[in-house]
Amino acid sequence: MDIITKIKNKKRLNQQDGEALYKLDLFTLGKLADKIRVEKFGKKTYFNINRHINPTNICADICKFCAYSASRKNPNQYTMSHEEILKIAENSYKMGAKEMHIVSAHNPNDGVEWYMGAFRKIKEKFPSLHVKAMTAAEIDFLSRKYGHSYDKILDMMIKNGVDSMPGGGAEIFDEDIRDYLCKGKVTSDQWLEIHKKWHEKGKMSNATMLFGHIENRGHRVDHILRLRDLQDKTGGFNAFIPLVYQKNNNFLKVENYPTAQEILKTYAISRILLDNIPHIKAYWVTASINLALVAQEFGADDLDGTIEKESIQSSAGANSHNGMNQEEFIGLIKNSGFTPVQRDSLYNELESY
Ligand code: V47
Repeated sequence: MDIITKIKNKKRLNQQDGEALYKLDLFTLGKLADKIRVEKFGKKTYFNINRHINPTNICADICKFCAYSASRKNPNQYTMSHEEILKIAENSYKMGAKEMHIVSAHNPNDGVEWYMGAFRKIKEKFPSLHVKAMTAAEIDFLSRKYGHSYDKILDMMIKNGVDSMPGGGAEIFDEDIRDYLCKGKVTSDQWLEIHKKWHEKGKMSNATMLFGHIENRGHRVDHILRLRDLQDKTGGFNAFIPLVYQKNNNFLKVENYPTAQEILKTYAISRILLDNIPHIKAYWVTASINLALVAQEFGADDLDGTIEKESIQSSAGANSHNGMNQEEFIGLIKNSGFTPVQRDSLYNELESY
């Protein structure tokens, strides 16, 4: 059976099929992905009102793609106090934020309580705010540093008010590429194990993939299929987020930056391969807002949110430091022919515009 017939008959695709999809022309691929997107969500495009907080950039690990952690290239170290973090949460809450997305570097100086205390204090003061915090990479770091099991840290997160886990730290699962990019950090199997454990505790998370650097198309397909396998077992992933690599101010020398076509193909293939993860997020921060709007026609049904402040990708060149104005965001989605739907962090619909 040829690959297009397989998709039309809703047959599961394998590694070879996934790689073959990249050889289709962009518009054929886009139509196939759009059909699935429209079947699931019609013309709705989801977004949320969220605030990214990156409480520290001091990091015990060295990832070659990272421009955010304090290093030779970025000597400006910082660590926020709980009071500073609370102040940010308070201001954002007053401005209508529903979610705090909290991701830190792997700071060896502050201890588990610094992380947990921040979540607890936010939750105590603003119980309705959804706390999305702690990548699997942070959890693995704390586990190694302080000798706690993954289960213990995950239980502490739940006890201290973490509602869901973001998808960061997945990078690319292929072990050789991963070793080159970020040796010593959470391994692919560990990343998947942590999310599995979190899902088994009844909690949801997201999954990312950092692409457009030294990996090839086969590595991307492999990454996506490893996520699909775990999702078959747990059903705990809400969204898959392909993150487009940003090239400034880091230690990874990449010659071939991905074209818009390659990025759109990657969204479309994610939608086609991931028959069990509901949402494909075109994170406008790394795709650029213009391409994220186009990605709505290539399988993506979610554009993340207004963000307010963003430090990780903007350090590497993304135009996201000050987030996105809500009215503008809604207007852009509408003008591109889609229906903006404000959602909460678990994809309950709050308001349609
Ligand atoms: O894991 C680091 C990535 C991630 C670069 O779960 C880079 O809803 C591009 O995971 N170019 C953190 N990306 C951000 C993240 C995320 C973002 C939005 C939504 C969600 C979610 C999660 O940022 C890291 C890493 O893969 N990153 N450096 C770079 N130069």
